[in-house]
Amino acid sequence: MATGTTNGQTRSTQVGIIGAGPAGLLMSHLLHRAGIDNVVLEQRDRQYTLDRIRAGVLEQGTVEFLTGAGLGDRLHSEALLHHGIYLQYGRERHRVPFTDLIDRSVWVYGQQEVVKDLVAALDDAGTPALYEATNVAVHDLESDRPSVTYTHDGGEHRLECDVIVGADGFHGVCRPSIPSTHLTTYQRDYPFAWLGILAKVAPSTDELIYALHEKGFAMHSMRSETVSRLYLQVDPTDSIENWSGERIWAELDERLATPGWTLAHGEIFDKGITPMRSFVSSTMRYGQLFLVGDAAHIVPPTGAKGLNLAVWDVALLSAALQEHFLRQSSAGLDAYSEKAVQRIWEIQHFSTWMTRMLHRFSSTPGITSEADEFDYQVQLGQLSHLVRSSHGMAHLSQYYTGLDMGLETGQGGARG
Ligand code: FAS
Ligand code: PHB
Repeated sequence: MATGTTNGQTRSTQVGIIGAGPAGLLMSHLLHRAGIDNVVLEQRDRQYTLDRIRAGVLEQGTVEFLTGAGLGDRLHSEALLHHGIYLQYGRERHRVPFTDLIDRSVWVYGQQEVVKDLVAALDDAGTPALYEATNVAVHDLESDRPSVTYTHDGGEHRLECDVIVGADGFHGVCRPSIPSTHLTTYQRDYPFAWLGILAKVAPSTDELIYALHEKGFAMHSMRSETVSRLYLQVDPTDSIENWSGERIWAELDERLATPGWTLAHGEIFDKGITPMRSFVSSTMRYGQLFLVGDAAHIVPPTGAKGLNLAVWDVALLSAALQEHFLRQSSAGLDAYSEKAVQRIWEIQHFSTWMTRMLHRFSSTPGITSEADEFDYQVQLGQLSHLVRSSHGMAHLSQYYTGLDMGLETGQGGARG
């Protein structure tokens, strides 16, 4: 447990971190490695945070950064290294060979595994997060001694800190605690959602397949050589009860069909529907509160960027906090929000571009108008040009494998 003072209900530390998702846990790990005291407050119980199924693709820069932070052992022995993806339309499948094109790769390694590695690292250091800390509220953000109040074990507590890191996700309390006069947000909700499944069956592909079909998007991803992860574009008002295993496999068969290939079916052990939205908070700092990850931005998962962007935010902010606490310079903290927001809009561009290229948009849910059909033909035109253009595929590859992290060496990770 952090070495902060404990007297009765009030504790103190240097950095209070709200949320034990990948962003909060990684921040805690990096700060502890740098000798900076911190406490992570998480509202859910430990097992809940370990069982949550989310992202699955890690950029090259993310893997290099995690490896530099001492989190690479299991990743390098269990993750699947991929050198390309497939784009499919009109029943034709085309490979985007990003390693051949730009000599970069991605790793398929579930977010759950990243969280498991982080929880283990904090356990080993004797600094686990504080779980089931509820009613979290932040205070005095404009002062140089903000605090967090919370309930734990039936008691009311206060954590005094120098800095608060809001890593509490999209529905957390930190972003909403920024006065609306200081907060500008941008949002776009997409007229569709993703139905995602996990199935106990060996993947029927060696690399991820992103498919545009006249009935909508479909994707074949994976978690290991024995577990497949697949997605379907569905109506956002649809409910998972309407989707039996048979119906899901039948729809995947149809949308992923290509001559000479068969999709292997297996037992579906997890299924859910996730809404699709883009969100950016142009303010990632308010006083001594700094936002990271989904607390500040949401990207549609089509570009596989959510987790990678959270890791990048944490890499940038942890470097700035080390500069602040260890070298008494606030230059990095003062530049954090602007630098992070610039990168977020670049990643929003890629995620939106992939989403628009690979999903069916219909102006009236379930009905495709003449304009929708026109748009669909334009998407097919876009894809046919992309897969015949080495420059176009190199551009996609640069984005997909991850933009340069642009971070100095030694900040808890190799240069990415
Ligand atoms: P997280 O949301 O992971 O973690 C925030 C933590 O804060 C949670 O543990 C929460 O319990 C805690 N918290 C919230 N409010 C609190 C409070 N008041 N007090 C204390 N704790 C609080 N990305 C991809 O690239 N590919 C995908 O396929 C993909 N699928 C996704 C599916 C879903 C359903 C979701 C929601 C996201 C998905 N993402 C995907 C994006 C995902 O990977 C996120 O980017 C990533 O989880 C962000 O990590 P954090 O910022 O740590 O936020
Ligand atoms: C996943 O494996 O869950 C996954 C992969 C790529 C995406 C989104 C999700 O773009």
